[in-house]
Amino acid sequence: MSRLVVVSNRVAPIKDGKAVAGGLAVGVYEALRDSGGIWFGWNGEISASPELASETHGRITYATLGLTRRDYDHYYRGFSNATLWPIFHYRIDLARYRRDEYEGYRSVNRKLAEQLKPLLRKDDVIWVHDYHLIPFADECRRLGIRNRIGFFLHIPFPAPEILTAIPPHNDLFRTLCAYDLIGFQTEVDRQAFSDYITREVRGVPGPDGYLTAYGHRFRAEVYPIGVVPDEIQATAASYKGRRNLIGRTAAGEPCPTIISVDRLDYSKGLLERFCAYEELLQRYPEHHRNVQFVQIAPTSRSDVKTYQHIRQQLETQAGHINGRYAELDWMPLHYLNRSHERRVLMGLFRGAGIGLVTPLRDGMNLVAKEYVAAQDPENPGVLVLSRFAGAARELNTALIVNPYDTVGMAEALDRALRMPLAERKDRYASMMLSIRHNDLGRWRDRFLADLHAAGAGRQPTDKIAV
Ligand code: ADQ
Repeated sequence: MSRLVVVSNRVAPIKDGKAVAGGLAVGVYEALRDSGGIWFGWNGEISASPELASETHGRITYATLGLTRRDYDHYYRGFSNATLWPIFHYRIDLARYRRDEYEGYRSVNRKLAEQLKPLLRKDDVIWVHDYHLIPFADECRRLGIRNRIGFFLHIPFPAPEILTAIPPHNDLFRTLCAYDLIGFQTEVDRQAFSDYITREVRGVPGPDGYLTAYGHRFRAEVYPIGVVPDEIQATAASYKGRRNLIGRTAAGEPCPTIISVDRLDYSKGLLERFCAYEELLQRYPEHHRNVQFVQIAPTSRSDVKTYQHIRQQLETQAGHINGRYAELDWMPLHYLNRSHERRVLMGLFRGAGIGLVTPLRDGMNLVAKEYVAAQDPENPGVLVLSRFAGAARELNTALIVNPYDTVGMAEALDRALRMPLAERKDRYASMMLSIRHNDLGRWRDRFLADLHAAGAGRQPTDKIAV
């Protein structure tokens, strides 16, 4: 059987049970843990002279290297997170473009391909993840690497009109066409990609998801990332710590909890969510003392400027809500700015009557699926979910909200707080069906089966036309 080589921007050797914040890390780790293989990428450190190092835990060998300060600034902070991330999340207003950062991005992709090359065996299958590494396969091909190479985009793929705001979009997406298989979270993303390729570069769509562009034939398909529901359910059920972080209602009952867990990122709609919670308290005073909102949001990319700004705004808004509504014995909002172990999160999900997941844009959003999977089937909570999360395509019996509609979200929260058990059970059962159907194993197995098939026709003389 072919060996699996996973390439992603950030690789942190993970020992079982250690916290992993970030959907890509969770998804890739759980996928590799079963099959075994190599996980290659940046070790998260800045180094004057980066050198490749490797360590093995269980069945996974982690091959990692550092980045120079300049590469970090240009490739990671710059083009990846100050240009691509905002634009792919429809925030052109937050994006900036600098040509030297794009050159740095291209050059890091080249250097990573050069470092990976000596580790490869002839029949390895290479699975590359996310927007930091769009040009990676193109660089591999230039080095003569003929292995099958697939790419999965974890974040949304926006409409072509948005994408063309990236000045070197033609060059960037030409390199994307060097992959044998390109995977997206939803059909909307795949369609937007196909529109871009047919409209902007006059690529030709063929049957079965194949496209031809720049003289190369490749496949684009949809693979919604999933979770491992039985494991989550078992972890959540066996968690013995505090489920109800704090409160008791005036009647002495455990206080119903609304829970949100996100990386601290402007795409996650945290500020809009805080405003909706305030609207709930203002419109429905009967919930005072009878609800608590727990927002867990560890900082991420804290040295990118827009992230510092969002953090300040959230702190101000959290202080405002508690200042306005808190009582000596009731704290309406708990805002925790740090990471938590997975088992603790799953236990908290199970104890929370409402999961509030309201990104402004999200490729999928694993928290939505984790929250549902963690519920007690006999007394499940309610998921309130943004229509702009990829997960809303599958979890369509959640209470679907528009995160720009503050009053609409407050109404949905009120409805969730009052929802009868029978309705909660019906909605939960339907969501669990789709979570089980599209679980993490299926995501990995479908992608890898298609990658084997998609690259099967590649000839050693195939060239990518430029
Ligand atoms: P993210 O933007 O990181 O992922 P998400 O899918 O919600 O978003 O995944 C977050 C993961 O990190 C979840 O597994 C969650 O449990 C964990 N996590 C979050 N906060 C945590 C905390 N405080 N402590 C510990 N763990 C925490 C990107 C895309 C998403 C896409 C995923 C997977 O932006 O759209 O769903 O990749 O493809």
